[in-house]
Amino acid sequence: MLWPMEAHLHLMTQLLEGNPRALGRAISWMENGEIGARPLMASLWPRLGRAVVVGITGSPGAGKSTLTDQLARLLRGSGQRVGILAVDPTSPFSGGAILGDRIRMGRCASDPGIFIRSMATRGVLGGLARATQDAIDLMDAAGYDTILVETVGVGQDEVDVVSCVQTCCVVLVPGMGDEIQAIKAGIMEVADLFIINKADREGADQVEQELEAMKGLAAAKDWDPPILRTVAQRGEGVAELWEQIRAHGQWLREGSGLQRKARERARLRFESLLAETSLRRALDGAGPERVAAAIDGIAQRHLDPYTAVANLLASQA
Ligand SMILES: Nc1nc2c(ncn2[C@@H]2O[C@H](COP(=O)(O)OP(=O)(O)OP(=O)(O)O)[C@@H](O)[C@H]2O)c(=O)[nH]1
Ligand SMILES: [Mg+2]
Repeated sequence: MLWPMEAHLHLMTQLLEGNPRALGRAISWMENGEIGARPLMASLWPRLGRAVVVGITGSPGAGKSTLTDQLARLLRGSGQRVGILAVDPTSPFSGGAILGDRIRMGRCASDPGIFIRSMATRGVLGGLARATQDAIDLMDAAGYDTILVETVGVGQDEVDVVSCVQTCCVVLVPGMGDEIQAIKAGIMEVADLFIINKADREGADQVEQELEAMKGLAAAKDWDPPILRTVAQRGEGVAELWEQIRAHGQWLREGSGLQRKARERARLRFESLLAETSLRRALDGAGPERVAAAIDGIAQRHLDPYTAVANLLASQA
């Protein structure tokens, strides 16, 4: 057995060589809070930030996996190595799970230039957003040129996830009436690109009108998110989609957008990790009995929650 120090250096070497098994192991390390996880990330940190990270988000069944698969194939055609993260496949809507995603991305699953990982557990230490961000960083370290992150855009977790990406694509489909309202409002705000998928169906014009109306209401931004149509099943519009993603990346690089996004990401990362660590430290410091007593006191109304927290922190100061 290797000592933790050697183990993390060993894993780092394999990871930087682009070894997919090492990448899988490193992601699990971060998810499980293994002893080597922190030194691993610390060693990698200065080298990160090379990959282009694209979010594909939208309602269940909108065609996100099909689009992701098509984009991945397009990028493979130009020699890129592609990482795919499917976030929240355990959603009760999708019934997806890892196997389902692998089947849907069937053509991609056996390609060694493509790495697919499903973030299947909501219970991972520190939450889904952190686990996703860690996985993106590790794929970046392993030399994947573009990382496609598929999320179902319905919860706060997903809003946190998409704020980690360089270009956020929101996928809509025709014929769902209040489709636009069904998506978490925060996601509409962070959209860099709108995709009307299943454009082979009736009602694409209506979705486009709704989107235009919504964009008209939103505060003017320096980037006007384009609206694209795709038929993912047949690969139609996918090359244009990649062109727009590239154009957005170019726009970010020319202005201050890239630095702004990087700083925002750094802030989110720092603050959420601080919150998580402080919480754990405070709970551990107080011990389970005091924590249980505080919770009971609040529930039974002997104690208000503000005083309970102040007391607990004061006792540890
Ligand atoms: N008609 C039509 N069907 C499509 C198109 N793109 C995808 N589909 C179909 O829509 C269904 C859902 O596609 P997925 O790619 O699994 O959708 P998803 O958004 O990843 O779904 P979840 O991950 O379960 O939320 C599949 O049966 C696809 O074949 C399209 O452009 N036109
Ligand atoms: Mg999917």
